[in-house]
Amino acid sequence: TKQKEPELPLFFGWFLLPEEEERIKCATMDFLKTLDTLEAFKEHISEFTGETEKEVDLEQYFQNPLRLHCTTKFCDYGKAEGAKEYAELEVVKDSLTKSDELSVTALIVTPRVFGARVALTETQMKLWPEGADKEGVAPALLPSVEALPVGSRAHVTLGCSAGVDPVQTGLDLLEILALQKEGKEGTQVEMDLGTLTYLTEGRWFLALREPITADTTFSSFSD
Ligand code: 2AM
Repeated sequence: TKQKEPELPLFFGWFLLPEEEERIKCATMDFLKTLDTLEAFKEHISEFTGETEKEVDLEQYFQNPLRLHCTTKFCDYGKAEGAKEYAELEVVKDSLTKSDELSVTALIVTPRVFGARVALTETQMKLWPEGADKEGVAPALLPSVEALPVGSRAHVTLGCSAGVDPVQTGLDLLEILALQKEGKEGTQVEMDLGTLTYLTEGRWFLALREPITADTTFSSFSD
């Protein structure tokens, strides 16, 4: 009799260990608390609220995801292109349940998402699917995304505003990186954690002075 095919997960990724999750949440929440009190941020508040005078509490504005992670491959239980091929890669099978350390080098805040940019190591890049950076990217943005180093989309979603899907974090991150490459940086503010840059339309990028590292486990996830 033919064996049933193993089921494919919703996605694969590096999951932060629970204690690491707490540490990262605290550090990043402190940043949000500071950000919404900055004059530079208040000047652009309407891009978050739609009104000039209103204040915004960013801690309330973004909803926390259940488990902090960095997605490598979104499989959608096999419906996503290349899901089966990815799950069958030796490097994927060998990496499952293994520990790994992620390095966060920047934070992004937009009216849609709050996220952490992850700098992948060469070894981690082997788990990054070919073409993952470009998936679902608007045609107009494709040329600039193709000019970015592979793995530029790697991130941890820290929060989404109401009604926004987490897939948006990677897309907003790519847009910010493309704008930076074109030299479209606006106001810059020096903060304890690093340099904060404004990139039009409510987009903020904090380049961390010191990367924040986090211990993770590579694993698959199904709802
Ligand atoms: P995220 O990686 O930006 O957080 C389950 O939905 C997980 O898969 C989420 O973590 C989500 O975004 C990611 N995800 C959802 N749809 C995706 C897609 N089309 N491409 C890549 N990642 C996706």
